[in-house]
Amino acid sequence: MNQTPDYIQELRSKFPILKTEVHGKALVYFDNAATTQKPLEVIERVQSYYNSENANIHRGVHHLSQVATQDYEDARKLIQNYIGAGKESEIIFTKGTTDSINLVASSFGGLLQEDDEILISAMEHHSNIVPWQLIARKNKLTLKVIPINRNGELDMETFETMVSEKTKIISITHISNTLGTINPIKDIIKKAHSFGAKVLIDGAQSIQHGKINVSDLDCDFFVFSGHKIFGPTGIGVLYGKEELLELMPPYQGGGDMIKRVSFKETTFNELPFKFEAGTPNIVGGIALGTAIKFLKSIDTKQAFSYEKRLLNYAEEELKKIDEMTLIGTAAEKTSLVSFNVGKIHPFDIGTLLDKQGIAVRTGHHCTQPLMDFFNIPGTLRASFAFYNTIEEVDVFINALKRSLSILK
Ligand code: 7TS
Repeated sequence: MNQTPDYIQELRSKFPILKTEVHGKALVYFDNAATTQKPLEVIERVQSYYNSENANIHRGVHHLSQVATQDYEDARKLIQNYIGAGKESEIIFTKGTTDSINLVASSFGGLLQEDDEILISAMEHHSNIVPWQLIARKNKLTLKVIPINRNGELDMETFETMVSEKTKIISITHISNTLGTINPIKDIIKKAHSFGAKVLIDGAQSIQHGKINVSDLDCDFFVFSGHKIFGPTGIGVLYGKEELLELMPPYQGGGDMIKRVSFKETTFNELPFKFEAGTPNIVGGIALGTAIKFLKSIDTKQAFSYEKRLLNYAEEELKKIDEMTLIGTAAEKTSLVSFNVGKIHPFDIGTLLDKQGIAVRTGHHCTQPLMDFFNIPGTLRASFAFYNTIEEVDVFINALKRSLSILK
């Protein structure tokens, strides 16, 4: 029963780094919420781009520039199709989730006026807090925080009372990177829209764990990072509804985002280029397209449901350990576990696990307000992807027990 299925072993074999040894031990990579590993085809695509295609895009009359432009724009189409967006022009390439949120906070947030309200939640990553604080301070807006309960679930009753005609945007994470909580974003979007408020979904943690359809969700913005969905770092996506993106002013000025520049007046390019100033991460965009192709080529339904098995097994085993406190016990959870053991600092456990080849993350996970809420300095977090095995969970649990016996 507790064995990794063959189709997972087959998937796993496509990720070269998983064969690596760390400190003389087989790598157990349980830091997938920080970044995911890359399948061979993504790695090879980066190399083939630089070997035979490298050129700047959207400007060259020459062959290579045209090929690179075509491949970059094909990647945009792949992403549009993968997340169910209506139009290619609604897919803006950015540096990542952080960059996408800053774009919306600055450009959409810049349109808001004194006393308009922005709602975020108590479980947000710093990148979905600080950009809103910056624009709130600049434009005298009110930033409100939806509370959570001790299980790490949103307090939906309080949320209902917080939304009003004053609410202009709700910016909320789909899945918490620290707790694993899956938020009821469809309900939030419906409620927001009944008051005319817009909704930004931070999909940094959901894009790698399930199928997203922005049209079905009816969200106004959806953001994610390429590196969390088996693609490269330094590339990400902002999906926005066309009518909103049309209304919003450019975020940055420079090449590619203009139609015509003179010292008297500058006119801006059409979507999506209005928001893509300067030479972009071309190879990043193309290789993100390859990562999407990879996902389309595998049975994601099976892979994502297997992740739940990993979660359940890990939680079951962790609960058997003395003085174990799981942080994040929501009814709806994705495949990550955050925990503390007694008063032992998570960093100390993490360091001993590393010596045994196990990569986990320790600390506040860029969610300091959440640490304040639970009154803890940090947690130890193991986050799984579908290429992780049941046997790796066993290795992790045994290594954890060994580490605790040293530290206690
Ligand atoms: N939002 C959430 C929910 C995240 O988990 C992260 C990154 C971000 C935003 C920012 O993404 P970036 O790609 O722009 O940096 N989360 C993590 C993590 O949990 N460990 O390292 C990065």
